[in-house]
Amino acid sequence: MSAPTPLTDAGPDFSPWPDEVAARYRAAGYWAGVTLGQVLADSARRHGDRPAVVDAVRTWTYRQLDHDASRLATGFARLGIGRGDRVLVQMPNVGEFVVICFALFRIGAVPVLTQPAHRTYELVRLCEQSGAVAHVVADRHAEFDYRALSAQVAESCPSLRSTIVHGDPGGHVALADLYADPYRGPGPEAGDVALLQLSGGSSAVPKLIPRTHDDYAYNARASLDACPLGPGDVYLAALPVAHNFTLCAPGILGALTVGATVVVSPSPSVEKVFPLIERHRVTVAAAVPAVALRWLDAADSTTCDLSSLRVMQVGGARLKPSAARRVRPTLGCTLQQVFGMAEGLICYTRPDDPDEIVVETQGVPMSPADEIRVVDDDDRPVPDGTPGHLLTRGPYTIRGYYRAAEYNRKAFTADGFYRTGDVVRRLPSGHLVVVDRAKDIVNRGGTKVACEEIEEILMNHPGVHNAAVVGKPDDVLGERVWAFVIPQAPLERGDLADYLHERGVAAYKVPDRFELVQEFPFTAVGKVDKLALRQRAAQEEER
Ligand code: OOB
Repeated sequence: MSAPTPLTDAGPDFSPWPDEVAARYRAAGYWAGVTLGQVLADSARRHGDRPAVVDAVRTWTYRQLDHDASRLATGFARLGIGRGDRVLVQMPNVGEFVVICFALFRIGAVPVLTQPAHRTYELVRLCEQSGAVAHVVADRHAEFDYRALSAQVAESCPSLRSTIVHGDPGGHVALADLYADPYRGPGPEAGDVALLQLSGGSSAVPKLIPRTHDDYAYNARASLDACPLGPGDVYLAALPVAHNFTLCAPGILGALTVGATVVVSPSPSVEKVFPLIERHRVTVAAAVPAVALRWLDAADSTTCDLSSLRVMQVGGARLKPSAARRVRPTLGCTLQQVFGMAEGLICYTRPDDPDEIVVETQGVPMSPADEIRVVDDDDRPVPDGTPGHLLTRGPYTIRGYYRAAEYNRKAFTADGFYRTGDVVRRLPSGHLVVVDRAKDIVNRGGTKVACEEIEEILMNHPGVHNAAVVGKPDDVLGERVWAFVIPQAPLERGDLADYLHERGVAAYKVPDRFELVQEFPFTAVGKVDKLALRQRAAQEEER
């Protein structure tokens, strides 16, 4: 057994809310003092025989889900995983993801929510940063063997003691063998860190986002005010299950809070999603704009019955008004725009908002306790209607990234506001319109790529003198990843993509195009002029 290292308000890795602020959030009932494990246990008491989670293979009722999570918690504990221990969870869209997370919540172990697309490059860094003791994977998914991946990660990461496999364990620990008697051991406090989300981040090393039981449970409840669900509702989880949008806006956790059913789709493709909507009478579905466009294009000619859909949530990247206008006539349901971030703040348009607001804005912050500032480059407030940097703090927005004291000084103001990196316009009604981005990322169809991370790897290539990564506007994905590279030796574009793949970088981060150039434009202060490069990429024809 490892010594427990609880990540509580008092922990050294976690930036707590100031005491008086925390007291205020508790007194107002935002923080209800309930852990995520208790949320599920409560729902199991109230909705025992209702279907909680349905995937391609099976259905869990609330009672079964709660029971399985408890039995798996015992198995994890017997492997020596305890309160505060971090565990990399890298699962495709299957129901077991939910069981695994709740098993870890129950013992107070902390899932680090990685994506199936991550490879050794990302996982080694996430493991080093979190000090994870175990890695939970599926045996194979999308023709990729995660057991081999985990073995490679373990070679570089001494903290990683166990690989736990859903499916054929191939020499590792089988998830199926871990289910034991219901867990009776100690659990976490509501103020403990419940999970570590991944930041879309603008830094070279990905940042981990510590979300507490209290704040995440509130995130789900406040989301339910904006997107009400009840026991009769069926929520479709078609985007990656570990993403904050799918998990908590109101998502899987919101649905499980109120006794609704979560249908987990293995992918967001029309071929998978439409039959699931018909079969399970899905009422609420969430999509990023690129996915929403595919659904809209296919809806007219489908033979599937989509009439059960009540709300289509779209977020993660900017939805063009022209696409937003198509939702009601094409799908016969209400559009809800969702502008959120894994760090916390989520804004929603509301069911009773006028059409123009739903189409043209990204909604209002969901909690009355969300504090918003829209400021200029010197942190001075700008008037409504003027674009400015969005800063925020509140009962479910972090006060600091995990183990990142130095970075936190830049990413947060002295009084605890998170610098979102988004440029917004606030309307007099309070609605926000996302107009631009100041942070150095590419938003590729809702998936975020930190430019600096890719630039740094490319610059280690012996043939590269300098590299600059920017977003190129794209009709479908919103943006694609473009790399401008100054060579210092003969170089083929294909070499660079191969180089990134060999380094174990996730495929979605490998630039869609490498452009070899002699020099970069510079700004007056001598920084690479990314704006000019973005404009140049925008003008280039795809070759
Ligand atoms: C969601 O979370 P992340 O952490 O993957 O990305 C956050 C960033 C935001 O800072 C913003 O730059 C962009 O994604 N974004 C949007 C947007 N929603 C997110 N940009 C324009 N319009 C939108 N509607 O993406 C996320 C988390 C929870 C709920 C929904 C999305």
